Amino acid sequence: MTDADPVDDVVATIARSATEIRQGLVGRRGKADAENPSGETQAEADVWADELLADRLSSIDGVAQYASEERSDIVDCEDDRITVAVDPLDGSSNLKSNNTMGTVFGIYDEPLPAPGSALVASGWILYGPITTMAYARDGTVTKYELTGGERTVVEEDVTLPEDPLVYGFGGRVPDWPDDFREYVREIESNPDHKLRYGGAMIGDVNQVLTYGGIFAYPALEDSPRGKLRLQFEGNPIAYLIEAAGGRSSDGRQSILDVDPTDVHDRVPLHVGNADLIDRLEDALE
Ligand code: P6P
Repeated sequence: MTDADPVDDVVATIARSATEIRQGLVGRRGKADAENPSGETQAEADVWADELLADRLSSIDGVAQYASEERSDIVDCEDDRITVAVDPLDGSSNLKSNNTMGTVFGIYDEPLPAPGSALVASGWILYGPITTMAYARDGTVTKYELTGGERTVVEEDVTLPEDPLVYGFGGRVPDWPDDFREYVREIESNPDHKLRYGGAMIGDVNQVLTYGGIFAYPALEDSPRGKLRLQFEGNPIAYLIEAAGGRSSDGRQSILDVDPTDVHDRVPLHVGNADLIDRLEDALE
């Protein structure tokens, strides 16, 4: 075991791998003949990105577990200090249409399944016109541009803008519970708000971080736990948005306070400006 900080090593490895992941998407836009633990058909790129990250992250000193949205079982590693949870390619269905996608990561100081309160850092890579990373640690958020395996700080102490601008809500309107649909009507009635929904949560959440607003994939009538995964998506995103001065909620409480039962638990996810989330929780009472 070395004295190096395993959290820094994990984040540096993910940032360095982003350029390679982006380039590796070319030629891997088809479907794999497999499903992930959530029952979704995997893209070739899902499987490839997961194997690349598993190989690189599980061998880092200090990493006890590697867990991924794309694999049922957790990889037990040599060490015992931190657990890395990743969504290797968020929004891989956008690959065929060449729209934004992301890589999401959460670093926990205890084995999974773990509450978001056990996170020590989290972040996401966004494969947009530019490859960028948003990273939260010790209560602050930093934005980087990534190219050629290098990362450049472009903004420090990132916070959500005071005035919310964008909103984006997943699921079909007829499948939303009535109280959520009513809340959305109120958001939409504000002429200052703009709809932004791109089918890859990281693209949408990064807009909320940049412009202020709200993103949600709510509970649906036929799936009360929504769609998104707590360990790999909900917790890491909630941790970063709360570090940027926003709020998160499963409809009742901060996502970070949700007690998990299984590594692949889903969670209704709502993140964004604090007053919009406060109003959401009032509306869902
Ligand atoms: P829908 C991508 O598959 C994902 O997990 C999130 O990135 C995204 O926000 C959501 O699902 C999109 O779901 O039902 O709109 O296709």
